[in-house]
Amino acid sequence: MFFGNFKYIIKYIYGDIMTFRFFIALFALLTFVEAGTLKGHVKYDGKAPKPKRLRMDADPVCGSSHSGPVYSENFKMAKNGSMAEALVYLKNVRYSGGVPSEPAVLDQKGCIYVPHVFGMMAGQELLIKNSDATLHNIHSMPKVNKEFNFAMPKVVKKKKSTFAKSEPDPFYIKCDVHPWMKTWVLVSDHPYYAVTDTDGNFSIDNIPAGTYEVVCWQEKFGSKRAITSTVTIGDGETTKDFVFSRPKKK
Ligand SMILES: [Cu+2]
Repeated sequence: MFFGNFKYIIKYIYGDIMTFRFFIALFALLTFVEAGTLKGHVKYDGKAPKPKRLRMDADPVCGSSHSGPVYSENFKMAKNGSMAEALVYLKNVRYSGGVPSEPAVLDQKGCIYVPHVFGMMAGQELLIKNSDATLHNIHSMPKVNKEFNFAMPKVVKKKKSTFAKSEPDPFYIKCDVHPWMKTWVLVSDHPYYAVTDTDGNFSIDNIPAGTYEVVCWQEKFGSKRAITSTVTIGDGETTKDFVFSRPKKK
């Protein structure tokens, strides 16, 4: 009788340990495995428009800072169709990981904004530099946030700003002194965005597993003709390519 009870108790404890182990394993799986990378390529299926030459002569400082002609940066396509400076970003992501401690940096150099397209997080610091020996007036055109609009005389080399809220679409920042100066920014409430390199490639890391809406935006096509798709991220790499095509004539 006693022996029978003892066996039962041992069996009971053993079963309990196994259940405990099972939950530990399940918890580990849910916590650590589920993040992946989204990679891809952006191209244009057609002939590139003729690049427009920028006329900077109105400000001798701008003109003299370039040795050759300067062209508009709104359509950067390689011979094989690969598109640089397209923004790829996820939509409707819940993120609570905080804001990067490093600022996003925007320079005014040779009367051109560097970078021409970039992403940053809402609340992240934006460091605006003036590398030119001339006056710029930097003016943001957001939809949700308040505009900023201030002069940066040649002696002012740095200014700090930020956008408090995320924006639904990329918007531009312009110079009121030099009408050709424009840069495009995505202000995001999560870090899952990227800008394509000169080969048209992008990579977004550490995305929590799940199904998301993904947007590919390019300046010339604008928000109305941005490409929207769905992507499912799991452990490892997921590939998503985007092809812009020539708009059909009506
Ligand atoms: Cu300017």
